[in-house]
Amino acid sequence: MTLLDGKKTSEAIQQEIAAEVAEIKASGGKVPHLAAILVGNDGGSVTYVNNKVLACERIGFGSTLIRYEDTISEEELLIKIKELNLNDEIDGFIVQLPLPKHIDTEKVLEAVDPQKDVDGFHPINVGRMVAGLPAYLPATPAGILQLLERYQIETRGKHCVVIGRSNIVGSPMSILMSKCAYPGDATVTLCHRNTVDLPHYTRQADIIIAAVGKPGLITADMVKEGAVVIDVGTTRVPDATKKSGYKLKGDVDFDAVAPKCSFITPVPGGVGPLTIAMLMKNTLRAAKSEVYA
Ligand code: BQF
Repeated sequence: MTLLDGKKTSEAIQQEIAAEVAEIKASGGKVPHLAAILVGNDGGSVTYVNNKVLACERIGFGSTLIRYEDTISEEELLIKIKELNLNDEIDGFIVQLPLPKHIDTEKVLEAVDPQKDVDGFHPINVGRMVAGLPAYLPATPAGILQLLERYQIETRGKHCVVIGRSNIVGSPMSILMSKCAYPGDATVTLCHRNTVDLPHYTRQADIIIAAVGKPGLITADMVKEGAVVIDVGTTRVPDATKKSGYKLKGDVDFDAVAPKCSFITPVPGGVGPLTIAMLMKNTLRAAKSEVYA
């Protein structure tokens, strides 16, 4: 069993980006700048945005954090987005999800200039991804592809079972794994809450990608000997032994499943850190106008 070390891989990618930023600075080019909008005080969201701002600082990007109370109107949020779209200093920006219920998330994501949409959530970028055109890929699926690639995991002709159909992870992951590319070229099954007999599918899987948010969902009896298991779950559960008072739990019963795997991601330290690295990568591409050349 090989542990897919997301922390180490993320640090390697961020070091590559930092080296490129240093070159850009030396030659007097535009230093990449990421802005993030955070609405409200949800503990998870605050942590995630902080992770992103800290990553910017470490690799030499400029960063701007814009915070609002969760009472902000949709209209006010849309005005800020239009302002960021027009601000030439900002190469890319994100709106941290989830948003409060009174705000229409689809409308907000559609307001972001696709050229600055470094989360890859705008329908234009989603459509370009599906069509195989240059696009900003959502950071978590892009991070999973990086892990598969850097550990040279065979994907062609394999049966990849994706669990969860979110716009952010499961849906794009299923599309990317089905593409004629490496990593990709797999036979893909997308399972979700209405799948009848989930274990029937996971037991056939050479590669399992679990993106549900239910700790313990994937048990040892659901996994074939030698499978590759990618755990995207990051559920906060109370833990009195931790300073923060909580710990992160994946969707996979790691202790029971790991012995059966050829490769497996831990939580924390698996896919999560790659999500941050790939957001930085997208921001670098935005600053270099690589996607919409
Ligand atoms: C780690 C996210 C659900 C909903 C909205 C490192 C992150 C997480 C874990 C992180 C996530 C999850 C992010 C670890 C960003 C991943 O060490 O295991 C980093 O910051 N993430 C997000 O921005 O929004 C979410 C999960």
